[in-house]
Amino acid sequence: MAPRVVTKLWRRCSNGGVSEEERAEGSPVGRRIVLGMLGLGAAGVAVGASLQERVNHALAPVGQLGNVLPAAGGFRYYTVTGSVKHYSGADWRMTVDGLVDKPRTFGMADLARLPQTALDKDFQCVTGWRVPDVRWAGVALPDLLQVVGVAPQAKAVRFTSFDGVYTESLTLDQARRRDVLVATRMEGGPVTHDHGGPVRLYVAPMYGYKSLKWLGGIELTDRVRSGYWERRGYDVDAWVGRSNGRDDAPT
Ligand SMILES: Nc1nc2c(c(=O)[nH]1)N[C@H]1C(S)=C(S)[C@@H](COP(=O)(O)O)O[C@H]1N2
Ligand SMILES: [Mo]
Repeated sequence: MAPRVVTKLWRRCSNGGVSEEERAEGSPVGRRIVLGMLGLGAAGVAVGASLQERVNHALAPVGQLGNVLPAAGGFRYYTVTGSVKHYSGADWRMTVDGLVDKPRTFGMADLARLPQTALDKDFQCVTGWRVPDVRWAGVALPDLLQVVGVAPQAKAVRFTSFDGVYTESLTLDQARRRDVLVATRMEGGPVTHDHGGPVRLYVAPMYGYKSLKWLGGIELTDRVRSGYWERRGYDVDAWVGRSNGRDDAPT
């Protein structure tokens, strides 16, 4: 690997890619960068892509290039795994547990019985593509948290995907925003499988990688755990226009 690659990865990762949390955990920055480089893999090298493209998830890790496909309406279809199980709305279940008063499992019908929230918001990937004015609907995360009751020790919320690999998390304050949805609908229809259905997370104020697809579990935790792309150099606090080295960019 050429030295300039190391330098640039260092710059990117030291720009907040490692959270204070993780520094506190004693995970050395250098080690994380090496792990990140391994995670990004040799695919970019093989196709001669620029460093930027390799750091960006426009090119996914080795073996996954075929999974980054242009999709309808300006979205791109992203997955970090090969194939993901299809769930019908009727079969889908999500567990909500960890530091909660009443751990429980939710199905689609349970979500439908909770207050519904709709938002018209842009969807913006950190790699640069953006879909304006997408209609999202579902249960606002604070409304769901209220049902299970957040224990006083809880500080963060961790999300897992039934793809078995992807994870994300939010601080409890972020998770209590009304523009964070457990989304069951998109553009007036169900969330399609490719877009992470039957149920995905939608975190309106943050870059797309926070919006975990194929939601299978929510866990209340005592601290933020870095998600899939965050262990590979992206900011944990992924505010659009104010993170990932875009601090000067207009939103
Ligand atoms: N499970 C899972 N969720 C995911 C991803 C992924 O690869 N796997 N990619 C993220 C990224 S980087 C983006 S930009 C959006 C893309 O959403 P889309 O595939 O519906 O366009 O999903 C996010 N959620
Ligand atoms: Mo993304």
